[in-house]
Amino acid sequence: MGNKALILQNLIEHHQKIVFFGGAGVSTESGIPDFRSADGLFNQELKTKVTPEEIVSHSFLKKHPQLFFDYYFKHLIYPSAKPNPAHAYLAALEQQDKSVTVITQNIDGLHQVAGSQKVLELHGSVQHNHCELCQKKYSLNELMRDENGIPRCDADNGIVRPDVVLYGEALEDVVIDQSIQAIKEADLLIIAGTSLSVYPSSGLIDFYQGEDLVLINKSSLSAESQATLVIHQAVGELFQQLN
Ligand code: CNA
Repeated sequence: MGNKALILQNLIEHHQKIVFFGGAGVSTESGIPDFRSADGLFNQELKTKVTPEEIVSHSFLKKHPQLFFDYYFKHLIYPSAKPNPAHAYLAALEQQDKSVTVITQNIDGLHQVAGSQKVLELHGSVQHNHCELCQKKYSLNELMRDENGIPRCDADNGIVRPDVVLYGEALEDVVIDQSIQAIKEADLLIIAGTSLSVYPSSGLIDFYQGEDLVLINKSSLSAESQATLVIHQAVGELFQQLN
């Protein structure tokens, strides 16, 4: 085990209330691209002049539902993706005699697939969908039946949209409140695989007043000056080394 992995393991053993705050980088090793890495979705050429950031917005869904869902099914849905060692480690840690909360900006649901139970999904989940008119709920499998068109409700033909927070939409108050509470109470905060550039989620870490802050990212971030430990490594590869 590398020196920094050993320090991380000691910190995890030493602390009781642990919050893991993650982003898209936690799932890249499961084969799901992030947004802002060099090979991320925001850096991929599209045939249209619209940017991916514009496409995954509430106003674009309203104006161009077909183009929205073309992009959504092609680039944001990965039904065969499996949890990687980072997801698996966190799920196993929850089984120990500790309080572990996962706060994620991810929408892929992989923490739950790995077995984590205390997961706060700041930006919602592709696993859950609802009709815009009657609110009837649909699973991802049901949504995928309309993979080549606009998903429609079988009751009233309304558009069925994912329960994900699009650009231009507000986060759910209850998830924000629970996240702030967990971060305030934590004595170890591990931030991994996020560029910390999407507000208000990234601002939540300002509520942290605990002892140790660990930052894990493949690239450098400005928040590093506040961290006890900075690890520039792929998070799945790193967590695989921990016991
Ligand atoms: P981002 O802005 O794309 O940043 C990802 C960060 O992770 C970058 O700083 C990378 O350097 C870093 N990174 C990439 N791979 C790894 C790795 N294996 N180990 C460590 N670091 C890595 O993504 P954020 O999460 O910061 O931005 C929030 C957006 C991204 C949310 O709205 C998400 O819904 C959205 N998103 C989610 C998914 C998903 O659910 N898997 C995928 C793509 C985008």
